[in-house]
Amino acid sequence: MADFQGIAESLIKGNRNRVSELVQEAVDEGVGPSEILNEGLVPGMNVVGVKFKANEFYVPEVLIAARAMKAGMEIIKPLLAETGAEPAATLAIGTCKGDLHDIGKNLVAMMMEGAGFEVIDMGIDVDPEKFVEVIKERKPDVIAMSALLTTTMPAMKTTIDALEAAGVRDQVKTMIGGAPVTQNYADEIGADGYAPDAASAVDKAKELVGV
Ligand code: B1M
Repeated sequence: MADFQGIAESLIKGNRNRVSELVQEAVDEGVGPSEILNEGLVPGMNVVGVKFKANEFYVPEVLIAARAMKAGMEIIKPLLAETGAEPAATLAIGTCKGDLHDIGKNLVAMMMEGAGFEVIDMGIDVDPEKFVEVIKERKPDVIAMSALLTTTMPAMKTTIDALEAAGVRDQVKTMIGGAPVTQNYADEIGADGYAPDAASAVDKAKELVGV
């Protein structure tokens, strides 16, 4: 029986070795990677968020927890990506300019890989011009943007404007996500899609490219 609670608790404590051990045990027991993610790792990270908000955790604790999350994700990443199929389509993903949060973006990237997309991970703090460049050079079918701060959400609009200005807006579908982002905001800035979480991001990307 997989110890999801142990995974979440070890993540909250920032004990990356224990997270790795428990995630590996769950994998060895045949538990699916999505279940490990959604029942263990993500709930743990959610608690970290609540504690951060309540000033019970400060940046160092959050970073240590994020490192533990990453350790767990490294084990399940190949399993999520293990479809072996030809890429359904290509998706370039990045966290918008000014924003350094990458855990959610990495989750979305992994789930996309798992669903058969070829993923170009552009990292964090991505300039609108970089999105334009990647469209010209790598010709992705979809651009996915992540923002975790209300102050960096406007960079999504700036990016879509930059695609327009560079004449490449029609060559890609754009989708956005991240905790403060909403469908209304997507409509407002002219993004083609919005997804509230990694699993629905995959469904939305598939819908946008018709696979
Ligand atoms: Co920051 N942070 N942080 N932080 N941080 C938040 C986001 C915050 C809500 C905390 C709080 O105050 N309660 C708050 C934002 C407030 C706001 O603007 N509304 C905040 C703040 C204020 C800050 C700083 C400004 C703090 C400071 O320095 N004073 C600073 C900003 C730095 C910067 O970016 N310029 C900062 C820094 C940091 C750390 C570096 C310490 C660390 C990031 C480490 C890292 O990412 N490598 C950090 C963390 C970890 C958090 C919290 C605790 C957790 C975020 C997270 O990883 N969640 C967060 C509080 C919280 O969320 N409860 C907080 C787990 C992750 C799986 O969820 O990212 O939402 P999420 O992703 C989901 C969905 O949103 C969606 O799918 C994912 C999986 O289901 N999704 C997409 C995400 N991207 C998508 C893209 C898509 C589709 C779906 O494409 C289409």
